[in-house]
Amino acid sequence: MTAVASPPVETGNHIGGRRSESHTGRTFESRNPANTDDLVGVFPQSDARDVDAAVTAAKTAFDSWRKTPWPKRGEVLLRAAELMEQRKDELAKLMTREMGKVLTEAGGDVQEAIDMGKFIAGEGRRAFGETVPSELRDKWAMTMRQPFGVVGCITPWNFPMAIPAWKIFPAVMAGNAVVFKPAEDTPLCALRFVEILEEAGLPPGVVNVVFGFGEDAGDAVVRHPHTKAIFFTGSVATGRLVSEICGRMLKKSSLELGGKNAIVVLDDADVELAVDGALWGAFGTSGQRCTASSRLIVQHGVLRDFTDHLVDRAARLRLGDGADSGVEVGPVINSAQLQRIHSYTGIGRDEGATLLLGGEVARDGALAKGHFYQPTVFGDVRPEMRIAQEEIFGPTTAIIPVPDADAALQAANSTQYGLSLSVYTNDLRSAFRAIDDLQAGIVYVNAPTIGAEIQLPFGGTKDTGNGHREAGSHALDEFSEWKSIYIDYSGRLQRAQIDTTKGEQAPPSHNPHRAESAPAE
Ligand code: UN1
Repeated sequence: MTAVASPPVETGNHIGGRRSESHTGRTFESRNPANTDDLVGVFPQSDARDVDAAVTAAKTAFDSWRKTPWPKRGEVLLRAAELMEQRKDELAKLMTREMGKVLTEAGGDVQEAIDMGKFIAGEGRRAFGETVPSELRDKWAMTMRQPFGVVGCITPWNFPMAIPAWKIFPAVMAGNAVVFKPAEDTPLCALRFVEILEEAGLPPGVVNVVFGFGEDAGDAVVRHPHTKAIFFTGSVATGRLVSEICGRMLKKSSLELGGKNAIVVLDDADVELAVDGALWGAFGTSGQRCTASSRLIVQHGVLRDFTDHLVDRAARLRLGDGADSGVEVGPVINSAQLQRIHSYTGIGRDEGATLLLGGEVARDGALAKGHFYQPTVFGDVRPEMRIAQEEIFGPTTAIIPVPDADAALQAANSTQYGLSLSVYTNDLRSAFRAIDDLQAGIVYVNAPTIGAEIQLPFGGTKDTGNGHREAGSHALDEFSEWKSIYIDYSGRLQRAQIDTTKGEQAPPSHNPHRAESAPAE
């Protein structure tokens, strides 16, 4: 049963806590990817003038927000997480309607945002700095975190609440104000997320939402002279542009880009467990995760068994509207993505890979109303083929046969990306060797490449990013700068690096209360 559609939302940007009409007068639509007749909402197609208004509101809010005590900021986040928890079902339904992922996964996405909110809220009473000894007497040396000011957060559509939560919760926890440009495919999820933050007590203007496209709204967020740092998740191509602009402006950019993740299945693996993992990793979220298992690198001894089971089970996955119970694979996000995914089927065939399953746009019955692609499996794939090198971001996976563990690790490491890699093995030595040698920010043993938890850092090596990590106990590092503080209570000029080389005896103090004037024991 498909959920009854609510009437479309028509809204402006959300600036300074209020609806704000765009200067452009142009709009775009958000439609249900499972049924494009269902209009979710109409949103402004903003430009640089709208971004400027959002930055101005953020600057004003920043002045008092940065002075709000950290524990108070934490309380706001905790309340927001609690509100999301109360409304988890409603938010998940909205997400399935706007983005397409099946309802249980949408619940997982909301849950990841809740987890992040609770986790970061605790930083309100735990945002430790350091106190270290000074090289000089009667001098104190310590650090504290400070916010950047106004920061830009630009997020993708595939995790419409979890990814904004990874960025916005720690950004505001650290005292920043935010200009948020969510993906044009999931604007309503973004708006609901920010409304909840404000309902929880976030002052207006601390987070401002500007809707629109990357070319105008996103670009303006990156280029604005008063956005001091940019947090971006998206494609490598756009990430490079963001990084170039930020580089010229000496602005921090934190980039989470693509992946071409692999599951390695060695001869000693539990094959059924590996098939379970591959199905979930490759076809969960219709393959639309940066972490999706889009390569399956399988050792010869288990190749036949693994392939037969995988193809058999993938063929039985139920494709459909993610709001319908029993559906396992939802639509892909839009028609452009659908075409792109299909083009890779042609590329794989032309390269000489064997199409074992799927490979077509799914149009049966009600599927014709949405953007559906059949779960697709290629066999006989070589590591250098384009379908094994390029991010497809759809329900397509490639089985790459390898003779031994060395070849498996080499194939796993052979792409430009380094987000998530996994190994299935029951041999302790093989597992630890893989942990050591796999070139990725995230490594799994006997689990697929998807499913990172928020208490560990998330991010990748090589072209997956530019050296940053989100979430985990270092999450605040991305969103704050260190201030080092020296307090000299000696009452005289003490010269670091110079007075320390003169021997232990310090010159007499002008301060009669100093230790030197105390009587000897
Ligand atoms: C993403 O696809 O960009 O590890 C994020 C996972 C999720 C997050 C994915 N927790 O698959």
